[in-house]
Amino acid sequence: MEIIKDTNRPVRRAALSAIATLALLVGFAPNATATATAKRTPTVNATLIEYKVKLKPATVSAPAGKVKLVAKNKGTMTHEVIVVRAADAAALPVDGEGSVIEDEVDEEKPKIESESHSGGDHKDHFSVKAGKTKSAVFDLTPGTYVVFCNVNQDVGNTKISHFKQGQNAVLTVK
Ligand SMILES: [Cu+2]
Repeated sequence: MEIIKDTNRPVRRAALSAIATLALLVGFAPNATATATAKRTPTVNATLIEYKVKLKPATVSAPAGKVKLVAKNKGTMTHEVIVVRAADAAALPVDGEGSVIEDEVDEEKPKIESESHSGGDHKDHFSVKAGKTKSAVFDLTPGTYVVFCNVNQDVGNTKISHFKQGQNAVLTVK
């Protein structure tokens, strides 16, 4: 689409926002054509709670290699969305507290193409405050990914690793 090539960033953001709104409307229209569906970036909804990530759908077809992750934090604290290419959660390296050692999986992190939020501070992950929703389009070639939160939280004298508590899910891209 030509409009995406516009180099004027503020204008481009506004245009993308309009497109997102349009896509939302199209998504709700019962008569959306097959063509419109095929051209849309496939979306995966990720619901974040303590301490889970629920993906809907958990398997997605992405012929263009792009997947939009819409993360809704329905929990009571900030959670993260990190994506790493791996067979499953057990395949990821963890430290003594049970958190993923991100340095060791940096090269398995797909890049973020674009984000819903301004001031996107990360190239490959983002965090979502309680009650908020954020989205990002990831570069996801076919394969299996683990979507997780790697917050390691101080609770009294101990730490709670959200990942270790089970805040992770497998996403399959075809
Ligand atoms: Cu978390």
